[in-house]
Amino acid sequence: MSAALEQTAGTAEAELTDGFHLVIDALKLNGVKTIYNVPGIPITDLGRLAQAEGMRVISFRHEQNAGNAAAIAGYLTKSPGICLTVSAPGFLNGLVALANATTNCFPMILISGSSEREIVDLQQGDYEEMDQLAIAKPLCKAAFRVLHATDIGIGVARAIRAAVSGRPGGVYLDLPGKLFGQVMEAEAGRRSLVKVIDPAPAQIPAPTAVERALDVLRGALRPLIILGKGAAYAQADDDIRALVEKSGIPFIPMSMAKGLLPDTHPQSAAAARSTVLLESDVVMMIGARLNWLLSHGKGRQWGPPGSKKFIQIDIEPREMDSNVEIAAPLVGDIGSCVAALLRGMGDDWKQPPSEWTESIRAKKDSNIARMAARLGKNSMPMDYHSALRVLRDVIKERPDAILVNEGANTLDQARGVIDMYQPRKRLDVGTWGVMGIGMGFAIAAAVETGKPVLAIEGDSAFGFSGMEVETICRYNLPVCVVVFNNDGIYRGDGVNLGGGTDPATTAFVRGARYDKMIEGFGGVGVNVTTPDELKQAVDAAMESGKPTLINAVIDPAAGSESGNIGNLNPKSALSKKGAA
Ligand SMILES: Cc1ncc(C[n+]2csc(CCOP(=O)(O)OP(=O)(O)O)c2C)c(N)n1
Ligand SMILES: [Mg+2]
Repeated sequence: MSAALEQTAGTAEAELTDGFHLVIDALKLNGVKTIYNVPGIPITDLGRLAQAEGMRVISFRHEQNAGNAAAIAGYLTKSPGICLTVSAPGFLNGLVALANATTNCFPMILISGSSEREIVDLQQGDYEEMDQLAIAKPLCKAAFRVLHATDIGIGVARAIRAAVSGRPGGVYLDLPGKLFGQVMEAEAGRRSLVKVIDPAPAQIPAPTAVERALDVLRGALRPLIILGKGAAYAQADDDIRALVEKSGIPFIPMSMAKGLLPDTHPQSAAAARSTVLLESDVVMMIGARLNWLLSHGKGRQWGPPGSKKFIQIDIEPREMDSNVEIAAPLVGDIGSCVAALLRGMGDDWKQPPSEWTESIRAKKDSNIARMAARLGKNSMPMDYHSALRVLRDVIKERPDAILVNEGANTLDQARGVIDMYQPRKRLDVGTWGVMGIGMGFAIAAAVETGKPVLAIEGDSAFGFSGMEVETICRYNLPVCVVVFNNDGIYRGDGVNLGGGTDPATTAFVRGARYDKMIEGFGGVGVNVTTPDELKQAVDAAMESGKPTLINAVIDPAAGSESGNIGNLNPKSALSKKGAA
């Protein structure tokens, strides 16, 4: 080829773009820097090209973990996390994370490649054939499909807006394989892209609703504030703290709201939770929902019906009255609602009666003393408390580290023992109590924040995403995983009720060595049996930032069935009678 011809060919090519590049350009234009990915037909090249174009592409071993990573990236950053998967099975693997993100109000976009529309719709048996859009729809906030390269810009814009505006959630974006190869003029392509302006617009509460809420609050004798993860998501940290402190009202944080105000704050009533739920007369919920985690706002925990008034701050109007009457609904984004309340409170806000705050303090002190006694014990083998005592100290010494936590006893005990000091540092199983978020959350937390991550995992919980320790090693992420190894689910000492040689349904291999797994990938593995060994190993990991997995041997008899929620297990009337 002559030099002139070569140049013409080069120019012609430079003036064209294709579906691959338009997707990447649309994401980049909207500030997306990272894709959580599992490669394969038809999206392998999309991942490669995204990396070539300067995006960070983190490739996982299973789409559910990539999806969980995208979801928590969305929670941490308030911009949608992106998960990229192949068609049918890869898409389905990502769906659990998409549904979980929607339930938890985390903004994420699951982008899946899909097969030939013409063949899929006639059900003629294409490679990985599946009508993915139809399947995704009921499991997410919104679902879109793009058929033409000219619509990629609009498709990506719609997905971003749907994910982060109003109540955030999961969005599905279906990209058929054929789309990526479609070519169009580069300039027209550039013009077809959409930069989403103000993707999550402020939603200002009505002044009358603000006044109503303040009136209810003024009339309270025993007020309580409940902070939910919506409040943590809002990143209105200073105003929320100012509201709580100006009001003088005791607060309890839901699990992922821990640290929004430090757990050691004098107004924290977490150590007197059952007392304040029962005895309060006005409860203001900020980004918390009255779902099962709060016993639906009624029943024994809450006292007689009608004994309380609820004020609820939420961006979703339909959340109001979902379980009980809300006396003062305050609908808007949390930042705007809290700012409006602060303004309306003025400078002479009356503090709650001291009988109320003093009675909480007394209850708190006695509960904390009781807990201190349990934490002080050095049992051998370790029980949950002796192991958690040292992990509590680790977080106290490194309050900017991110804590990931899943399991049953491992979750419930860690939540109670480990104080958090900063917002959005505790990431856990959320609304569903789902197992399997561990490594996905840990990886995204490290990638998005650059902070050290401590993942405290039940041995069962860890198994759901454990293969991603290879991913942690491959990207050399500062993640320290501590597996609470009690040989099983809830306990390791279950027996086979049939008397055969199979182990109990809840038991795992006795004395398993999870630390060996990470060594196979070049990470640091440590087996520990005492609190001192555990502290040393975690300190070394947090100090070095090296991928580390610590197998912490826990007494197989230390846990209880389902941790703190054993009461949710169905009981047969028959077995209650002692099965005669
Ligand atoms: C996806 C999913 N599958 C199953 C469960 C049921 N489940 C709840 S906790 C748990 C594991 C508890 O065992 P472990 O993680 O070892 O914690 P431990 O109580 O032993 O400390 C399981 C399987 C769930 N919550 N989510
Ligand atoms: Mg276990």
